[in-house]
Amino acid sequence: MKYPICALAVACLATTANAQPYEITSHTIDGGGGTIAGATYELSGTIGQADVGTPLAGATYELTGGFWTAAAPSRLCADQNEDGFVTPTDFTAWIANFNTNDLRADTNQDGTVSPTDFTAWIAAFNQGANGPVCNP
Ligand SMILES: [Ca+2]
Ligand SMILES: [Ca+2]
Repeated sequence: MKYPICALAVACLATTANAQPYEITSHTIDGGGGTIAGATYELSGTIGQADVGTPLAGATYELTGGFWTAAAPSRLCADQNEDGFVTPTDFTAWIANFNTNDLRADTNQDGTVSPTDFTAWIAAFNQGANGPVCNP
C-alpha cells in the first residue's frame, strides 16, 4: 500500500519541475567582484575565474565557464576616428567613413549610411562626451 503513494509524489514533482521557466544568463561565484556605475560609465569585474573551459552543451542548454566574453564595442557616435575623443578631426573621419559606406558613419543608427547621418553627426558632435553611443 505504501508504494503507490511514493509513485504519485514523484509524478507530482516531475510535473512541477517541467512547468517552471528558468534562465541563468550570467552567474559567477569566483573570487569577488561587482558592478559600479556612474552617469556615463559602468564597470563590471570579477577576480579569479578559475572555471575556464570549453562550453558544455546539451540538446537544449549550453554552459560556458570562464572569462567573460567581450561585450559589443561601443563608442560615442561623434567619435568617428575612434580615438576616444570628440574633436574636429572626427568630421574628416566621418566624411571618409561616409564615402566608404562604413557603418561608423551611420550616426542615426538606422542601419544604413545616408546623408541624414550628417545631421545626426552634427548633433552628436555638439553634445561632445555627453552625446549618443553607437555600435559599431
Ligand atoms: Ca575622435
Ligand atoms: Ca543612418
